[in-house]
Amino acid sequence: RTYGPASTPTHPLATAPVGTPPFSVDGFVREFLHELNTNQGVTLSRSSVNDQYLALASTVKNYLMARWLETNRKTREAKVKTIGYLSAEYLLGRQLGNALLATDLNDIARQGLELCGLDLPTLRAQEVEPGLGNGGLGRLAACFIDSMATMDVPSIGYGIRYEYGIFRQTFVDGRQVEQPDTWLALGSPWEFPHPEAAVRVDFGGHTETYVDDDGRERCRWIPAWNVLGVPYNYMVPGYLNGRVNTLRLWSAQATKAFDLQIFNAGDYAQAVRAQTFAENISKVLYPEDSTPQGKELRLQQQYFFVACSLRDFLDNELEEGFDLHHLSERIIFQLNDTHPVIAVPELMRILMDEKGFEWEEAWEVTKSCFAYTCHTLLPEALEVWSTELLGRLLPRHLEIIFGINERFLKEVRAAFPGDEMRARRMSMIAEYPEQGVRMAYLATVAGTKVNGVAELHSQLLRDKVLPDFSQLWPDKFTNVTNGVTPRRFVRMANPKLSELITDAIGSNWVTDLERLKELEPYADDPEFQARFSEIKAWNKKRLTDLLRQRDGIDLPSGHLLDVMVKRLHEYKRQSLKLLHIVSLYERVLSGTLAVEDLTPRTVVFGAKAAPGYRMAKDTIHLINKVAKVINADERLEGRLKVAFPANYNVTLAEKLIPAADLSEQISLAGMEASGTGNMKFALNGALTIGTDDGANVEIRRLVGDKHFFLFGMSEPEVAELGAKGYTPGSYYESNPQLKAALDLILSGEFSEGDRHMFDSVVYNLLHQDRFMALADFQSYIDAQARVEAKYADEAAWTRSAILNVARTGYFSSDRSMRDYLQRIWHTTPMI
Ligand code: B1H
Repeated sequence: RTYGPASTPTHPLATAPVGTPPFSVDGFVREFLHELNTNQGVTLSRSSVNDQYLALASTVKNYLMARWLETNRKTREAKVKTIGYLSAEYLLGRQLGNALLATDLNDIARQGLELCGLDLPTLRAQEVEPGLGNGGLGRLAACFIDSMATMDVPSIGYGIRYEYGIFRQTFVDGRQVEQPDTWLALGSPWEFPHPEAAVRVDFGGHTETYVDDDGRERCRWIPAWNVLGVPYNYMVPGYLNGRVNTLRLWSAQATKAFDLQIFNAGDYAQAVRAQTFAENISKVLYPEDSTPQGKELRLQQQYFFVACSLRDFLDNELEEGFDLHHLSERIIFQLNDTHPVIAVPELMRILMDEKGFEWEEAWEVTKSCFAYTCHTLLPEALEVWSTELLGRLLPRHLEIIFGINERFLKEVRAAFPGDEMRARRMSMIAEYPEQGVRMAYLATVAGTKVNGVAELHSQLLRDKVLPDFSQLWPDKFTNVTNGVTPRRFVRMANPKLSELITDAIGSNWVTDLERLKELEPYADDPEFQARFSEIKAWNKKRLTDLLRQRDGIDLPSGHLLDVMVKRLHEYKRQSLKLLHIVSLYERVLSGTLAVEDLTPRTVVFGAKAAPGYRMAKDTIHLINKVAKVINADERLEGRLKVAFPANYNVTLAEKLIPAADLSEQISLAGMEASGTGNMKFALNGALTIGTDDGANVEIRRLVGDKHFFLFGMSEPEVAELGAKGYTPGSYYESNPQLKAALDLILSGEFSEGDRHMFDSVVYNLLHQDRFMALADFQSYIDAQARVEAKYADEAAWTRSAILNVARTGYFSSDRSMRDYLQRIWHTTPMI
C-alpha cells in the first residue's frame, strides 16, 4: 500500500470525542503558529495573508487527519459496499469555511486568530475556490459527497484534477472575455498528492487475438502510448460526525518509459513536447455546460480518469485475493451523466483480458456494478462518440462495445420478434450523420438503474428520451430528485438565518432538514417575521458591501432583489428576463407606466457563457448594454437597476442567494432537468417566479401555489404548440408591449444608435425562438405584476418567504442520498 490508513491513529486529536473541538484557544494558537513557522517558514510578524491562510488550513487539516485515517481503516476493515461516484466535475467551492464548520472550529479559530491580531474573514477570503465544474452537475456532485460523509456512507469521489478549472469571466465593453483560472497559483493546501501511487493508462494501438495456455482464443490490446495518473486526495469531512471520506482527483503525467524512448532517439525537444502532450489531458476543464463537444482530448480525459479510478479501486481499495465475481457486493459506480460511461467497457476489458473471465461472466459482474444518472433532455447534450475516434483511441473498448450491442440487440429481437425498426432504434451504434456510439444507450443497458433528477425529468426520460428502453425494462427506471447541502448553502452561507432557525427549533435541522417544517407556526409570528426581515436586510447589506469592493457595483437599498444566476443558455431564457426589464423601461419612457408606480427593483444577473456559444455571448453583451443605459437614466429615479457582476461562482452564490427576494427559474417547460439553484433560493427565503419545469414542479407543490409565482406553458402545452407549428413573429405582431420592447432594442437605444448590434439576438427571437420566450412573454409579465402586488404587502411577503423555508426541507441532498441508497445502491450507512 502506498497510501491509505495508518494502522493506529497517530494524531493526539484522534481520541477527542466527536463533535467537541479538541483545542483550547491557546492550543489552537500554538498549532497555528507552529504551522506558520514550520510549513510556511515565516514568523507571524513577517507573514503574508497567504501564509496565514495556508497555516490555518494546515491547522484544520491536522485536526481532520486522524479522523480521515480512522475512517479509511474502519471502512476497509468492515468490507462493506462503497459508493464510487464517477464525475468529470466537482464544483467544490472554498474548502476552509466548510472544514471549520464540519469540525466546529469556527469560534476557536476566530478567537485564536484575534489573539494573533488576525481576522478570520480576511484569511477565508484569501482562498481561491476550486472551480472544477461548469454548473449544476458539478455542484451536485460536491453536494452529494458532502451528504455521504455526513450520513456515514462509505464513498469515494473520483474525478479529474484540472490544472485550470472553469474560466474566469471578465467583461470588456460589456462582452465576455475569458481568462484562465489559475486556482493553483498560490498553493493548494487541501490536496494530498501521491506521485508514488501513480497508475498507468494506455491509449491507441490495435488489438490482436492469441491462443492462451489453455488453448482458448483470447483478445488483447497492444496500446501505442500511455500516461500516468497521479492521485490527489481531498478530505471530505462529514458534519460534526468524525467521518472524513475521500475525493480522489487524477492528474496526468508523462511516463518515464515514454520519454526515454524519445530522449534516446536524441530528440530532446520532441521528448519535452511529448511530456506536454501527456500532461494536457488534465490541463483544462471543458467549459461547455449541457452541450459537449466531441473533442478527442475530452474523450482522453474521460477514459483517463475512469481507467485510473477502476484500477485504483480494484488494486488498492479491495483486499488482495478478493474474488471479483462478487465485485458488486463491494462497489457501485454511480455514473454522473454519460461522461464516465467508458468505464463500462473498461471493466469488461479488465475482467476478460486481465483476469481471464469469459464474456458472460464478465458481463454478469459489469452490469451489476453501475448505475446511471441522466441530467438532460436536450438532444444535443446526449454524447455520441464517433467510432472512428473511439477505434483510434480505444480500439479494444470499441470492440467490446460492439460486442455488448450485438448481444443486447439479440435480446431486443427476442423480446419483440419481427420488430426490426425497434432493434435499429435501440442500437447503441448510430449510423448518421456518422457512425457513433450513443453513450446514454450504453449506460442504460449496462446500468442496474437509470435515474432522472426531478420527477418531471424522470417521466420525460422514460417517455421521450428512452421510451424503447423503459418498455423493455420498466423497473430499471427511477427518479431521484436533486438536493443541495444545507451545510454550505444554509448553515454556512446564511449564519443569521441559521441562528434564527436554531433559536426556534433547535440545531438538528442541519442534518435533518425536514425539521424546518416546525417553523410553519412562526410564519404568523410578528416577532419572528421581524427578525426574518432584519436578516434579509442584513444579507442584502453584506452583498452590497461585497459587490462594491468586488465589482465596483453600487446596489441601492430598499429594493426588491430579483436574481437570475445560472449558466447562460437559450433554454434557460435569460432573454425573457431581459425583455421584462426592457419592457418596464419602455413603459416608463412611453408614459404608459408612471415612475412612481414602478416597484423599486434591482435585477442581478450572474452567468457564464460557453466560450464558443455565440448566441449566449451576444445575450451577455445585450444585458450589459441594457444595464448601462438603464442604470444611467435619471428618469427612472433610481427605481430600476440592473447589476451583472462578472464571474459568478460558488463563492459569490453564497452571498447572493441569502440576499435574494425573488428567484428567477424561467426555463421553457421540459428543458431544465431539475435545477438546484431554485432549491437554494427557496431554502434561503426567496420566493420563486418560475415555469412548471424541473424541480420547480416539486417546489411549488410543497410550498403551495400562494407562495410561488407560476407562469408559462406546461410541458404538454409546449409539445402541442411545437407540433402545431410555432411562429414567434405572431406574438410580436399581436402583443404591443412585446413589440415595443423588441423595437426599442432594434432602435439602437442600447447600442449608441447602432441598429444592428443585437440583430442576432432579436432576429433569433423573432424568427426562430427555439425556446418559445415570446410565447411565454405575456404570462411572465402578468406574473411579475403579481410579484409586485405581493411585495407591496410586506407582511404577506415575509410570511410566504418563511413558508418557503419551512416547506423546502425535502430538497436536502441528504434526502437525495437516502433515495439513492434505497432505490439504487441498496445499501445502508455504516454503524
Ligand atoms: C446538467 C449538464 C452537463 N445537465 C454536459 N447536463 C456537460 C452536460 O461538460 N459537459 O459536456 C456539462 C454539464 N449539466 C444540469 O445538471 C442540468 O441542466 C440541471 O437542470 C440539473 O439541475 C443539474 C444537476 O442535475
